[in-house]
Amino acid sequence: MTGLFVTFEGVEGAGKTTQVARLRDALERDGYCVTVTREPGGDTLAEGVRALLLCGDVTPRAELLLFLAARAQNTERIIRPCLAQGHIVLCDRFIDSSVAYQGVARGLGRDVVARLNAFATAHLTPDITFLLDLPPEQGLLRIRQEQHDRIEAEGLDFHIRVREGFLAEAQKNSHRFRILDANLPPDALHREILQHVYRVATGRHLRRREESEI
Ligand code: Z5A
Repeated sequence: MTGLFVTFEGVEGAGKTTQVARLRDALERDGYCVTVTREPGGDTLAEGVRALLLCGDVTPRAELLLFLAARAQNTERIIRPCLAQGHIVLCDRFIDSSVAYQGVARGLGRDVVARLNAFATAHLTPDITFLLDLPPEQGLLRIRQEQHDRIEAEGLDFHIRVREGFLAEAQKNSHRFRILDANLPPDALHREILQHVYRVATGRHLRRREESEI
C-alpha cells in the first residue's frame, strides 16, 4: 500500500481548513482511512514549533529552518507511516507554503527553499496539491474578526507576493497542482476536490476502515 498524499495551499483565509474537514468527512463516509495533519504542526514537537513560529521574534532564516524542522518531524512521524499503511493523508499546507512565504515573499530564494524542502522531507512530494487561489485582500477580510498571528499581520504587498509564489509553483509543478477559484461557494469547491481525488486514486489500493479493524 502506498496511500495517497493530498495537500492544500493558499493565502490566509482561502478556505483550506474548511475543505480539508469536508474532504475528510466525505472520504471517511465512503469507508477510507484518512489522516489529517497540518503545517506547522502534526505531532507534539511540531506543534511546539508552531507556537514559537507564530508568536515569537524570529529572523527570516530562523523562521525557514523552524518550518523545515516541524516539516521533517511531521513527515517522518506522521505522514510517511500513514501513507505506508495505505491511508489518504490530508495536509493543511506543506512544502509549497515555505517556497511561497519564505522563498518568494521573504526573499530567501525559491530554489534554496526547494532544496531544503527536499532534505527535510527526504524528497516526499504530494500526489495532489489543491491551490485555493484568492486575492489576499479577500482572504484577510474573511479572517478579519480573528486575532492575527505574526505572519498574517504582514502588509498586503507581502501577501500578494505569497499568492504569486503559489501560482508560480503551480505552473512549475502542473502534474500535481490543481488551481481552484477560492471564491466559489464551499459546496462547489468540495465537489470538485472530491471528484479529482477519486480520479487520481483510481487503481490504488487504499486502506478501507473495516480492514484496519481486523
Ligand atoms: N507558513 C509559512 O510561512 N511557511 C510554511 O512553510 C508554512 C506556513 C507551512 C500558518 O497559519 C501560518 O504559517 C500561515 C502561513 C505560514 N500564515 N500566515 N499568514 P495557520 O495555519 O494558522 O493559518 P492559515 O493556514 O493561513 O489558515 P487560515 O487563516 O485559518 O485560513 P484557511 O484555513 O485557508 O481558511 P478557513 O479557516 O477554512 O476559512 C477562513 C474563513 O473563510 C472562515 O470564516 C470560513 O468560514 C470562510 N470560508 C471558507 N471557505 C469559504 C468560501 N469558499 N467562501 C467564503 N467564505 C469561506
